[in-house]
Amino acid sequence: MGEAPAQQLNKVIVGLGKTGLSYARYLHKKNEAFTVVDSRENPPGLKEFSENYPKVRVELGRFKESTLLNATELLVSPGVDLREPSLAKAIERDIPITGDINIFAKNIAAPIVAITGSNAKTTVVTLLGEMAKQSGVDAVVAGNIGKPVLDLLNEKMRKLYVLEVSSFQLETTSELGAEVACVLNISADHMDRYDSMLEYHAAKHRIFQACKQAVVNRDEPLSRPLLPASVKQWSYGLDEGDINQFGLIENRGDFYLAFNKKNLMPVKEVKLSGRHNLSNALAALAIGYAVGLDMSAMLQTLREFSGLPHRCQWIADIAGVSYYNDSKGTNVGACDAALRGLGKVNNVILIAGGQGKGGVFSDLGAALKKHGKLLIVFGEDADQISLALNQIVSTKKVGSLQKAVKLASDQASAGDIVLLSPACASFDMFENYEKRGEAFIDAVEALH
Ligand code: UMA
Repeated sequence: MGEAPAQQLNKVIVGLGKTGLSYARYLHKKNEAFTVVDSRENPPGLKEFSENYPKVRVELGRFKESTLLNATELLVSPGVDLREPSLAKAIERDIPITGDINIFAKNIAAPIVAITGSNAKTTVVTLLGEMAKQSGVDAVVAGNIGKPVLDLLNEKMRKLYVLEVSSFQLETTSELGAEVACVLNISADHMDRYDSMLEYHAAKHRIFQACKQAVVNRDEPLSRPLLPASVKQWSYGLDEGDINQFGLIENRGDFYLAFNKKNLMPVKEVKLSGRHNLSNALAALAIGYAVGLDMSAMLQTLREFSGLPHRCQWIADIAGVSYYNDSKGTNVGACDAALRGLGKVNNVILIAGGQGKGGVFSDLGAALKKHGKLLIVFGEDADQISLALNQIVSTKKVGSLQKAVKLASDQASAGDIVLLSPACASFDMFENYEKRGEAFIDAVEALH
């Protein structure tokens, strides 16, 4: 059970992280034999795996072509690049390949809400989970947000599955069949993994395969799918919208969330801050409405939900200066949204830097010109960011996040915002973006 002699043909799990472990639990429960490969010498799931499946074959380090080519099926983890040569060869030879979202969708009859996007997907997915709870619907939130979906198959069945799905996961998903699918936005990210924006876009749009309803962001043309008329489409945007559309209505200087051109609730009652979060709130309303969640319960959620840690999270006001932690802003699009969402006229001191993942930093130019007062860069790609933007906004380079916070507080005056929104991954200096956010919070607290 769950074991296989070295040469026997069987399924192969590729990757031994969170997803790899969930594949193992899934196959083990089905009494299926499998082998595991991971190109890392010491993958994070190894200890747990060896304890639970001591007799299962695990191959570490450079993938062996023969193992992949002899597999009856490859269950691939999202972090593994399908262009990796031996994997690409296996795909070319028609070895079946699948991913966790794909397997999950085939095993679940209850409706699935599937949400992807370059940014804000965790916020919208979490909001929807809260809205479902407030509506009295037994729902669960899982996927890229951190809980591997296959583990849900071992839990009680729910009435609704709200999944955050990454482009990586979608690459191995062939027919999701979501009740509602949505691409919130698309901006360049993971350009180290895709050869072009077109490829990244194509991966994201796989979310619409066989969907029953689609939700479209009117402000993001790249979110719009080409779908047959039988698929019901809803939309949201920061304009007024039309019949069957969610939007914002202005009345005598006050803004309202709106549906069908009618006011739903004053914007000032929405607890999340920033204009970009109004878009996220409208996305959640549109998706929730499509799956039949109760409107007044959803609006109540918007009054109560204050956001997630590390996403435009307010930390402190010190001497009239507000400090925000947006460590989750790991790409240019997220940073741009934070600048536009929080900034007024040239009042933002932006702290950015880390590993750029091939991001185009000059794309921050317009937002920085409007909202930026000072740009402080640090980390591996500090020079690259500076080079792209120092003609637009005064730019200074420092050696650490702590120094960046200190410099920002020295340069800020009352009414300014100090924003950590790195536009980069954190791995050059931190274990992950959470640890980077915590370091920022510590540095801000040290200013008191
Ligand atoms: N890796 C190797 N060799 C291998 C396998 C993995 O070097 O053989 C590397 C990958 O390149 C990657 C890391 O190991 O850098 C982790 O990859 P993984 O596939 O083992 O990751 P898991 O632990 O299974 O976590 C994955 C998602 N990670 C990625 O897609 C990189 C998690 O999303 C997700 O929460 C989890 O499955 C459960 O579904 C994280 C993420 O960073 C939060 N996602 C990206 C994002 O949001 O931008 C897509």
